[in-house]
Amino acid sequence: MKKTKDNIRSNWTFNEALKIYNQSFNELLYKAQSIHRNNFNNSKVQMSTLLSVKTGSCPEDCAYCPQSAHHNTNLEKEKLINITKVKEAAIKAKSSGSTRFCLGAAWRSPTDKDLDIVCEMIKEVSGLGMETCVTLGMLKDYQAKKLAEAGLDFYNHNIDTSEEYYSKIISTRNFDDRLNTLENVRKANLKVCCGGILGMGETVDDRIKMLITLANLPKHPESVPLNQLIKIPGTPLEKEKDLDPIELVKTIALARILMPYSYVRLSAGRTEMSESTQALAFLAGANSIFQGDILLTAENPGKMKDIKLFKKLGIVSEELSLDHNA
Ligand code: SAM
Ligand code: DTB
Ligand code: SF4
Repeated sequence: MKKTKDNIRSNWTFNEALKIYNQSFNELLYKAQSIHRNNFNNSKVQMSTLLSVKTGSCPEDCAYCPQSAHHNTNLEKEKLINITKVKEAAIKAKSSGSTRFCLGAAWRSPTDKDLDIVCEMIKEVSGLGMETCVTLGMLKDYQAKKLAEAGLDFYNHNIDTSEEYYSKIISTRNFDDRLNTLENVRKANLKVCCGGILGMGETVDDRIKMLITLANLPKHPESVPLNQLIKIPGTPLEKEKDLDPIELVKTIALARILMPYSYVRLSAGRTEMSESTQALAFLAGANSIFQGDILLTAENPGKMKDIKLFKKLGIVSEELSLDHNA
């Protein structure tokens, strides 16, 4: 059972977070795990499934993304798919143990016409008894409200990195554009899924600053996806240096400490992670994953590998519950 949320802070300083991060690895993990087990069942991991409903040809130039029209990644592009396909995929996801179904679209921002279609998709998925999440790019306030009226639970919109490093990764929008959409999402009473990517050439300071931005939002995001960069051939980051797994685990531990009640999602990049790294990530407080062979367009470990890993670790997938926080 969760305790009262009396230790939520939104006034973290960089130096405080740096000090936490720089403790010995064992001390950092002990703190993170202590917080984790106070607030969650530490043997349960929430599972979500992604579906790309509109793939590629995105006008934005995000340096990591296979779907940007600015990069040549040999991706098979697809217009907005029909609702039957969405329903079929959601039924399959539910039978595989996912409690949340997430729709992603490669848009800078949705048109009102497209938004109406996505609203129908949301109603369909909700009707199956699953939580819904969509990630559609930037939203105006009335668009966020429309999604809420359709019954949407979560909106995913990542800040991706620190404010300082942002312009090195994306030039077609800025950090404030992201914060503005997050504000519109909150105003519509939607739950927020917001995190970033590790391993894009940013420094440890950038990672800490990104987490500080998230932890100091007026309300913590209920879900914090931490993606390890998937190096996609044809993107400007294809030859980026590998992320040190210990740095990944330490960043997860810091996220758990700064945002004690948020679900921390070990998101993209698990195909490149050993079982030991993933085990350490769960020990550090990660408690949700994406399951299935593909994320939106890139590879994910697949069902059998995850079943094997969960069995080894004695982890079970979290069922949907009414006191569910995120
Ligand atoms: N177009 C929408 C947007 O950018 O908000 C939604 C889709 S976008 C693919 C969702 C998120 O996927 C990005 O914010 C980024 O964090 C993550 N992502 C994209 N490509 C990735 C990659 N190669 N490695 C890791 N994460 C990635
Ligand atoms: C998030 O932070 N990670 C997910 C979800 N939110 C939408 C997406 C990862 C995408 C990885 C690249 C791809 O599959 O195209
Ligand atoms: Fe477009 Fe989103 Fe990819 Fe950026 S991350 S190029 S906005 S699909």
